[in-house]
Amino acid sequence: SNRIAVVPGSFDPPTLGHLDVIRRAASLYDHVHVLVVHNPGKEAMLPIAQRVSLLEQSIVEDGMDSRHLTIASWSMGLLVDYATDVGAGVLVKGIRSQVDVAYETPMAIVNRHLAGIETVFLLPDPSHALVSSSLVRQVAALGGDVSPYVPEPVARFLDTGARGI
Ligand code: COD
Repeated sequence: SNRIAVVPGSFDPPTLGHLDVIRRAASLYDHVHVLVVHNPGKEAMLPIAQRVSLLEQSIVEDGMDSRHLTIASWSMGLLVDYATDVGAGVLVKGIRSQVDVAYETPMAIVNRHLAGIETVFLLPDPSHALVSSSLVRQVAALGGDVSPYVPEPVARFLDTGARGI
């Protein structure tokens, strides 16, 4: 079915850019699975379960209709296996730059070959186009204010963590 979509990511941590993609995917599809996936190419800051929890809190706080959203994590194999299991025909990804295009294009082609799953790319709102989890991780590690880049529950969590409370 093309009425069900998966929005996959590392979400380490979730940012306002992620929320923008999730909100717009939710307006295009009947049901959206937001899937936290371990990216072996990146050193993790937060455990997977923490990222799931922060996504749940952020989506509630944002006022999105959570009846049409599932937040889950996946570490059992190919991303497209999860998509096939839940009846999703589409992966939705955000494209910020040519770098994202170069990174995502081969994955999109492989995922279509492997399972017939299409990838739909959304262009970010310009106000979020420069936000990335890696930027947030750096600012947080150095004790800076991440609140302009992340949902309120993530800012609270990182701020509390940084002060060691
Ligand atoms: N504005 C718009 N979009 C954004 C923004 C922003 N500011 N920030 C991030 N995004 C988008 C990203 O482009 C991406 O589409 C998504 O949000 C998630 O971003 P990240 O950084 O949290 O996640 P990534 O890029 O580390 O992706 C991790 C995945 C595991 C999803 C990815 O590596 C993947 O698809 N892997 C495939 C695993 C697999 O099955 N491999 C075998 C076949 S290829």
